[in-house]
Amino acid sequence: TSLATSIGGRTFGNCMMNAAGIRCQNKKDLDALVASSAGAYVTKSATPQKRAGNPSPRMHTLNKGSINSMGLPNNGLDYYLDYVIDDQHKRPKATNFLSVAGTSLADNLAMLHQIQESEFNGFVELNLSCPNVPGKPQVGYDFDRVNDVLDQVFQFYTKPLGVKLPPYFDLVHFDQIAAILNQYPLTFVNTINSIGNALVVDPRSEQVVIRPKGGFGGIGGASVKPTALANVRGLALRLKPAIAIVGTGGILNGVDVFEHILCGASMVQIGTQFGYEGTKLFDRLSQELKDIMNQKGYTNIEQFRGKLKTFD
Ligand code: RRO
Repeated sequence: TSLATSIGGRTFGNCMMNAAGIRCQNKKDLDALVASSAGAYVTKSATPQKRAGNPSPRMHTLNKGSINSMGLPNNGLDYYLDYVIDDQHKRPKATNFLSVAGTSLADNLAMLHQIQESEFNGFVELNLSCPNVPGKPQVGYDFDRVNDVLDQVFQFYTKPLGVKLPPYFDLVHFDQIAAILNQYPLTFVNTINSIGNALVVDPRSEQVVIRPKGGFGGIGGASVKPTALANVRGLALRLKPAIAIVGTGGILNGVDVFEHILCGASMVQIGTQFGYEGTKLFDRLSQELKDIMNQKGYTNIEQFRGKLKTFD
């Protein structure tokens, strides 16, 4: 039974990896991912310069997931670019993901110019959906801005690139975002980022649970799975075949991975649960997915990927 997948002509021995932001901010975290059974890793979303992020508490564990308002704490693009290029020399056959999340168009273009001119040959994941930087709206909810960013990026950027999107909640929005994305030579689309600007209340203390933005933050974990599956499926039905789907959101076990793949995901990313479990998560999920595939008689993921059945 193979859990291998391929995206943009690159193959991955396992279709599971971490989601950006979770246990991938420093070299020690990334070394642990390299040593794990994950098929790839993605680095914490980078800005041009190192950032401390928002004041704590900025993440809180929930019964069915997590809320965070980290505010893009990261070590700056050079740190992650050095790491992935060094890794590329050590493991020339591996493809990994470098996440970038400029807080302005100018920052995104500057970072992509630097990456274009570097030796980096992996995938860039352009994060258009960070919900937690005060005063900076999620680009993914402004369709004209998405179009403008991609138009300017593809004037010069020629390496494989994907975008990380926020969740959409209306079928018209799926139509609109897909029509824009289909105009560009994207390698993948990653859906979903956390469900932004939710509010968790502690009735005992009569207080919010995180400090930034008056308690507003992004939700991840079990409660976002139906929204994630809708976005994976909604985009899989609308994007051109050359754009692969990376499915993220609400994965806790092998069944959740199976459902994401049924909806059309070629790769899945795990955030909240990876935060709770660490790299052994990938061993557990791999075994659980293999068990389901064996029960059903599948030997590789292409046999069921995107083949979700509907009533009509
Ligand atoms: O750092 C964060 O606050 C953060 C980011 Br950049 C993101 O894309 N998604 C998220 O839930 N948190």
